[in-house]
Amino acid sequence: MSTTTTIPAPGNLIGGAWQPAISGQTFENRNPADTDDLVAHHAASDDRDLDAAFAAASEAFPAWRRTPGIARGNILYRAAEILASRVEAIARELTREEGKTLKEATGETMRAVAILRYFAGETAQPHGEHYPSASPTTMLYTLREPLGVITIITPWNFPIAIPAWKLVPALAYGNAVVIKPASDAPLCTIRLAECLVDAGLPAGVLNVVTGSASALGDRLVTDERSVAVSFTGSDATGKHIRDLAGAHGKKVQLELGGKNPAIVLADADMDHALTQVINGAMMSTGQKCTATSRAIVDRHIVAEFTERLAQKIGALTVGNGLDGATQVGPLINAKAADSVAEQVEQARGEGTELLVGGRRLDGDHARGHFVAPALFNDVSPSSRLGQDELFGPVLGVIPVDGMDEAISVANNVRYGLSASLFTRDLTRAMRFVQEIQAGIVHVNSETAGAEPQVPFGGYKGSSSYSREQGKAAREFFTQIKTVYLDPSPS
Ligand code: UN1
Repeated sequence: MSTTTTIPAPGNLIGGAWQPAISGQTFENRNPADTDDLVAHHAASDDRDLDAAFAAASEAFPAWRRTPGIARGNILYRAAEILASRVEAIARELTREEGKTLKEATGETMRAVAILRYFAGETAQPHGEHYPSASPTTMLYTLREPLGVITIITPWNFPIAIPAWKLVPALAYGNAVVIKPASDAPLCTIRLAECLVDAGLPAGVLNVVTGSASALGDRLVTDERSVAVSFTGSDATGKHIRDLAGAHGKKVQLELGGKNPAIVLADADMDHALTQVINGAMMSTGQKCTATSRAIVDRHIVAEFTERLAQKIGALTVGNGLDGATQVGPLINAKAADSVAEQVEQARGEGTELLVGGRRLDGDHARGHFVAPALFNDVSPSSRLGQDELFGPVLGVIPVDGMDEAISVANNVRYGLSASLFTRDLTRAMRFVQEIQAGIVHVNSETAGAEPQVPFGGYKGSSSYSREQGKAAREFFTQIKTVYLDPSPS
């Protein structure tokens, strides 16, 4: 399906102007479902482009911070309407550059619209608190003020939603931004930035710089004009950013991996649990930090549940996301597909039973990075498969004896992003909510998903204890000023 033409990408956005990299270099981006489909060329930036972007952001920040929140919100609201009018076109580009199905891409683009609308509204919310003072004449209150220039580094797996959920609150609260989207899928960030520019965002308030992490990574974090770094991505990069940003005195927000459990108790509605567990594991080809990777199932029902899981997972249609019949798209690139297939082999080598899938697909699928959705049986909770994040369409079943063992297995990993429980028993549901070590907890729904009005983030190794989205976004993107205001004594 390589019938679409290469998109002339506008390059970097710096100081309000779209421009090529100073070096003139570009890199190409191909459709992961069909590598004959050259999606776009992008600017291969280096330090000089970043230098210009940080300079533009620093220059734009003072006027933007003085712009009333309501006026900033009006721009975000206009951007939401512009993006809403472009959803169909952008969703197709999202599918071409990232691979997820058109249905998911459309949902994700609509999520970016919802984020813009939500934070447009937040700009009209109170942004401080009034306190009683020990002094009879003092008006004592707090203000939330922007931090300054923020560095945002985003992953390829939600190429419009994650840039939106970081940069929109950053802008709403009066910060200026330099964003570097992942080089596997930078186009959607460019499209989002175009909506903001068309909505009247002043020049320099948002700067987009594309290029490789190795060329730009450290400078993005260490440039002294940036005061904070928000990052979503791999554990290894996150730790590097945390150390580097910490050494430079920056505020840091990290969203990292997950090894999310779905516990299925014997009294669960099995049809519903099957659908939700499969959606959680296989949508976005399992490439999300909120994906379900462990089905922890009560031994009384595990045989039937596993058999039905295998049957349904084996029947999933894998292909190009632009094809309406496709249920599971490709992995993002060849390296990712090879790595998932290798980890599957490794687990088999360690004696874990593979019930279905797990191979690189060839034949009709040879031009893309496809791996057949995989299901493992009877996974040992302490094995690599039971502990490590694969970031692919791979689910492992872990049988347990009841609720206590289920919770203990669920918690016994280094991550704690999201977790699900399937039951009809309210008492057990409430105990699960209390005992599970996860930042996002679902009862009778899949582990993935993120509504813009509530906090998003994990426990333990999944996050840096800060939260994104909703009112929680304000914690990261603002600082508090305490004001003691007295009339002059004369
Ligand atoms: C979702 O579950 O819909 O990088 C969003 C990730 C997460 C986003 C998940 N930060 O996969």
